[in-house]
Amino acid sequence: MSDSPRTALITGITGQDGSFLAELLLSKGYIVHGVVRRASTFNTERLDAIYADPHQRGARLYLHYGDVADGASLRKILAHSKPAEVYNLAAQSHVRVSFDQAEYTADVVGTGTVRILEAVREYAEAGNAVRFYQAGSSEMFGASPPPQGEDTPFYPRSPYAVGKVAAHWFAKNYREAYKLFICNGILFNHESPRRGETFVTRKITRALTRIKLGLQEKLYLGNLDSRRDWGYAGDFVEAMWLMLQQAEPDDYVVATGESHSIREFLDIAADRCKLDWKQFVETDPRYLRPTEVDALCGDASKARTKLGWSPKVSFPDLVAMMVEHDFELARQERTLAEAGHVVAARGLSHR
Ligand code: NAP
Ligand code: G4F
Repeated sequence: MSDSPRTALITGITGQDGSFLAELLLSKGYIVHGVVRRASTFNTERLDAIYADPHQRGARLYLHYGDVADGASLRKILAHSKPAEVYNLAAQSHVRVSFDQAEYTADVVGTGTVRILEAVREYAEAGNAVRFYQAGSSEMFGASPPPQGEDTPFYPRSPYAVGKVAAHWFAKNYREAYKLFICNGILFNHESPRRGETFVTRKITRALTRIKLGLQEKLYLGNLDSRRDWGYAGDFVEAMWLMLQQAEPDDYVVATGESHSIREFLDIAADRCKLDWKQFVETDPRYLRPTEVDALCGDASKARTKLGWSPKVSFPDLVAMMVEHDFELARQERTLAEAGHVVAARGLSHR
């Protein structure tokens, strides 16, 4: 292998996982290119800590405008960046929203994957060695009871999950049809202080810390009885990278093997805030889903044995990390409020 640094391309680099993966790859000496959607507001906040102006000597992170809804932009970025590894993380990733925007979600999650696979196929046929990671989801198992492993049948319960099942099979088909090195990671829920604020874990840690500091009165949630296998995003992106370093492409479940209800998450988070959550939490039916995924708990034996991967951060430590981070944000908000500034909790009513 040559000594020149390896190059990777990440779609969805501005998201939770994209930012952790970019950090991991940079720490391993990679040159990292990322696809960023044009937005009227800044959407690169999660990359602030690692972004350096590309004019600076030694800069190894490059961002390009593109969209998985636009195949031409993907082909151009591939030709320009010449990656050896492509990680397809771009998605409309919110399950509840996918019921409101089914067509759009199917386009970005399902057809978007075909667009990048087609671009990668052409890029490979032009003589470039390339490996591809597809971000699959435990949501694809949906109504299939736990424990869920690689052989568990898919039973998707939302437009998002149906789109991910399509993407999974597109990726598998391209692997078999064109002999491409393509891996599907089937990742169970993974969280962090960078988790989007409309996912239940972050919504809870943001709200409880704000309530504790007198910045908010209530927290409106949906179904508290569903169970999720929650891990730490920083641990999970390592599994993505490991998949692309194997001799053969394959599909892997990535999970902690532990499952907890939303109530249990609330118990631990509220305990750290010294609050009784039952006094503040109310149900709002708008957060319920027409079809729910009741219980997810993954069997990641294959990832453990073949990739040598295992999660490092425990569930209580994950909750604690998120609570501590959000306490700091709430303290900043309170300081501003006490100094007479208007503190607008971004889009709270929309969550
Ligand atoms: P996320 O925070 O919602 O990030 C999604 C990323 O996709 C963002 O960078 C977003 O850009 C980008 N994106 C959305 N639509 C796009 C489009 N049309 N073209 C290009 N980029 C687009 O999600 P995440 O938690 O990091 O998850 C990463 C991937 O893993 C997603 O595919 C998700 O479905 C999947 N997954 C996540 C989990 C989990 O628990 N986190 C579990 C299993 C699978 P903006 O920043 O501009 O919105
Ligand atoms: O945090 P959630 O929105 O995550 P969900 O639906 O499990 O999806 C996440 O994980 C998937 C992997 O399994 C990813 F593929 C997907 O992209 C995303 O990252 O909801 C978790 C649970 C659900 O049962 C939901 O009904 O929490 C329940 N919940 C209860 N109240 C709520 C709320 N979820 C949200 N977002 N907001 C609530 O107020």
